[in-house]
Amino acid sequence: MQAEDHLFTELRVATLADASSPYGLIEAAAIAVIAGQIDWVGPQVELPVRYAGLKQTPLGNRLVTPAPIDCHTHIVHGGNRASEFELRLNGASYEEVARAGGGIVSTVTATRSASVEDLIRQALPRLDAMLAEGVTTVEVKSGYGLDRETELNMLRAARALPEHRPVRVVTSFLGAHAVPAEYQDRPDTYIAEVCIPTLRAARREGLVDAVDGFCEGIAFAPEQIRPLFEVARELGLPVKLHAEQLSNLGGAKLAASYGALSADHIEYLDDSGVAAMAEAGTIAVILPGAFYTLRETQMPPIDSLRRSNVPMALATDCNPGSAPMTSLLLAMNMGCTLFRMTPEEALRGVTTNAARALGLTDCGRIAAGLRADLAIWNVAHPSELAYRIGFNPLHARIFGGTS
Ligand code: DI6
Ligand code: FE
Repeated sequence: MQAEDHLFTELRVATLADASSPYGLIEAAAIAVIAGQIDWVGPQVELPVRYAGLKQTPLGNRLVTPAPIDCHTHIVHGGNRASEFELRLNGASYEEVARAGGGIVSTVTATRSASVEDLIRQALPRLDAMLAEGVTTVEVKSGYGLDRETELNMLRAARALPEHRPVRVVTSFLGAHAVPAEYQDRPDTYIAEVCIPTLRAARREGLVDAVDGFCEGIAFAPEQIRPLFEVARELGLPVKLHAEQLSNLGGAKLAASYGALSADHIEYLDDSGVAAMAEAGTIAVILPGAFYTLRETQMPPIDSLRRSNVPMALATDCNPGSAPMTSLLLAMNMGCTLFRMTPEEALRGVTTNAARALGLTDCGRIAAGLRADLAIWNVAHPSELAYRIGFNPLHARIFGGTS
């Protein structure tokens, strides 16, 4: 399909283009799309005459928002962990499952035995569920290979997804996700012998947009993440970190000291970590799906993040262990109900702040010059997007100007 120049009329739009009005809402609006970009947005009565000749679609007063962006996912992986879900329901804790060789490591076995084609085929239904809610940009992490070839294959699969679906994919190298069995009790050696050389190879192959890690007692200590971040810096790659998810190891502070795009999870983040993130401009990626699945009780410090003006993003964390969830709308609802985020924070969290968490400046808001990545909803007010549970009000999804 070709991107088509287009004029959308009779709509209300949550531009999220600035913070000065709620949702950046414009009533009785129009949006002109030229060459896949937003050319003009504003009240329809102010529409410049130069757009009069464009093909016109009246939207019956539907709401238009920036298309949602899922800025933290692990949708490329082999197999699933329904049996671990069952184990936990029979009493085992997440850490016990991990220490018993289950958890992440069991997905590693399934992922290592999958070809790139298998990985793509298994990721597509998850991706389709996201696209059905209007998502146009998805971040995809490696991290279930933990050996050179499988880590590269995961990234190759992620890079190939846009050949199969109209979507933009941003990749993160997560070689430091877990210590593989063959390096048990030798995490530093794993980082030096496998993780860093694989990152360099992924970089040479153009497979990696950012470098991520899991800084946690069951994964890597800050001192083990640091050499990886040093290489990321040398390669000119931005970093981000799974930090303070199960305990406070100071991961967010470490990430912020490398100017990280984001620190993710952060249930156990303290005020000094919040201050470091604020100082560095690091986005807080809130992942209520993992909180919910693990039945965590420690809440991320939403009030403190708010007070310090740390922008908050929301994402699914779609992964086979702690967040078998593909719904960004549900993540919005959970962000509000579990963490008391406002519906406006939730919408900013999956649009403008999600874009910032990926270092993207051409999407996530509705303003002239940005990509025409839009979601058109059968709702009257943006608060409805976070309000419902298990209901998808998407009317249409526009990706780079194309529906
Ligand atoms: N934190 C998580 O919640 C996921 N990864 C991570 O670093 C869990 C991934 C898994 O259990 O497979
Ligand atoms: Fe994650």
